[in-house]
Amino acid sequence: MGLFDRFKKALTKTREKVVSGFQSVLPFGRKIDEALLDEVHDTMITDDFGPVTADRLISGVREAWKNKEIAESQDIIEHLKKQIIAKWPDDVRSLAQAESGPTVILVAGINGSGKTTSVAKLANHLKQQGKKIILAACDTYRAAAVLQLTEWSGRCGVDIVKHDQGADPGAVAYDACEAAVARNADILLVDTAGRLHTQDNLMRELNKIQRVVEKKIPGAPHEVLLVLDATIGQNAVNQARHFSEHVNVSGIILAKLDGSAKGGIVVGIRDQLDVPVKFVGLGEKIDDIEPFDPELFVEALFAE
Ligand SMILES: Nc1nc2c(ncn2[C@@H]2O[C@H](COP(=O)(O)OP(=O)(O)O)[C@@H](O)[C@H]2O)c(=O)[nH]1
Ligand SMILES: [Mg+2]
Repeated sequence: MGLFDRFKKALTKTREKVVSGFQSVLPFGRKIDEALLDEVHDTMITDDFGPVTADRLISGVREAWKNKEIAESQDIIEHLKKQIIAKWPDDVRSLAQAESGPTVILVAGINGSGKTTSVAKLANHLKQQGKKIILAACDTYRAAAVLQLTEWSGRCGVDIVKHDQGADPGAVAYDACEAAVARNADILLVDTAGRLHTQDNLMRELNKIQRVVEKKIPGAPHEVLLVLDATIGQNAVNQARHFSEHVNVSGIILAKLDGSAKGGIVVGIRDQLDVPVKFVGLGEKIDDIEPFDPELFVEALFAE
């Protein structure tokens, strides 16, 4: 299946909502007026574009209408698509790379967002590109977390560095960095905890892991990828803001796009955060991850 079809399939729930929402307020040939713009605006809010983004998009449509570039309901979708695609001109979506030595990618996010699965998917994706990968099991909070990552590492055929449950995640990160250098790995993927006794503890632990890798490998971490669960819609934006206050988030992995009716959140994220979505999770299997492609995404979002 091509990327467009994979996006289209993953966006089925979102698309049903978006497309049917727009179809109901945009019968063919209806002349644009303020009432119609209001209805379109409300539809965008229900589709999880978010109020700020819906306001901006509708202002763009209104301007085009006043400038007589568009006149009828069917022009609105095309105009929205163009406006939305134009939001991603400068995004760097490829992963940063170390100039020499291993590239360190820290993966953060709250519990259940999809971190461990995304680490495994990324490991598999990057291994297929010929990279040598090592995983670091820095979620030592739950025994199941280490086990889960160990299973994935076996399935993908990549090395893992782990300690027992309850171990210091900084120590795991330390050992993983040494292993990555000693074994000439291209990429070290660091899985982290998403829940500790308090949110403060969680952020402190992330900072600590960050400091450890900074000391061990020059320029590390080269990426801090935040995993967000697409099914939570606008809350994902709030989560991203919160993490960004504590760590330098360099990119987003938007997981569970397939299970979500809130795919419009991709547009909200672009509009409200200065962090690019680099990958999207499209299912629970190892190859259900794709680099984000805005044009295909927007076409798939509005496809009938
Ligand atoms: N449908 C779907 N499920 C996902 C995706 N990514 C993760 N999950 C599921 O979400 C749950 C939590 O994932 P996990 O990686 O353990 O989250 P973590 O706590 O952040 O490490 C698991 O049941 C995963 O199979 C995705 O892209 N699509
Ligand atoms: Mg996990």
